[in-house]
Amino acid sequence: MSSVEIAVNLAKATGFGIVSDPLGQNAIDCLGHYITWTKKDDMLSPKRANGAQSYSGQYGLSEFPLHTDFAEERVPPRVLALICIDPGKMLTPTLVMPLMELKERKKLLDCICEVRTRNGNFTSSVVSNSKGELLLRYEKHAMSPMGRYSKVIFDHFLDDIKPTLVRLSKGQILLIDNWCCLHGRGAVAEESSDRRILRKVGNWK
Ligand SMILES: O=C(O)CCC(=O)C(=O)O
Ligand SMILES: [Fe+2]
Repeated sequence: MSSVEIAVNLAKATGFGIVSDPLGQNAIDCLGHYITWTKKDDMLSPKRANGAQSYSGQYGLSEFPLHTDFAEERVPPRVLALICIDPGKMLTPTLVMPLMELKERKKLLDCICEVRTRNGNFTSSVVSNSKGELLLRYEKHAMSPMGRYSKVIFDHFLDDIKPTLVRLSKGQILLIDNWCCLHGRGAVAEESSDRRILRKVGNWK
């Protein structure tokens, strides 16, 4: 089994997987056998906070809180591939927290939120059902819990958790199942401002 196939199987089974022995561009091509890319790639790089709505705009070089990407979409993309182009001088951790490891996960089905989007709002629980599969959606800046019960769950389900820290080195790829695993980013050291992560987004084939 190739390193890519192992990471894909791990991501499907546990929420994330790492291609730790990539053969350059080859690994990205190989991922294309398992994933259909659905959005334009983007290059994530540390930036100073400037008040913009993005994570960098809000948090700058500080830690990014746990979230799922594209939570404001009705059906967010399933897979994220974070490809380390340049780790910077000091390795910055990416945090991952699989749904299955959250003690409070069952309550998330009843945690009803309003999701704010540019084209109006919609209602969704933090964990919902999409075509028979669980879909985790959590982005605290775009979602507001509705009612007291949901608010208590929303505000506390990440208390006392221990995310896994993944420190990607050059060429390594972190595959995240965006429907069942939260992710975030540790603080970036000043010396690591040249960190570059290529994010590819898609769905399992
Ligand atoms: O840079 C990372 O490791 C993750 C960043 C991230 O989650 C994001 O920009 O949405
Ligand atoms: Fe993210």
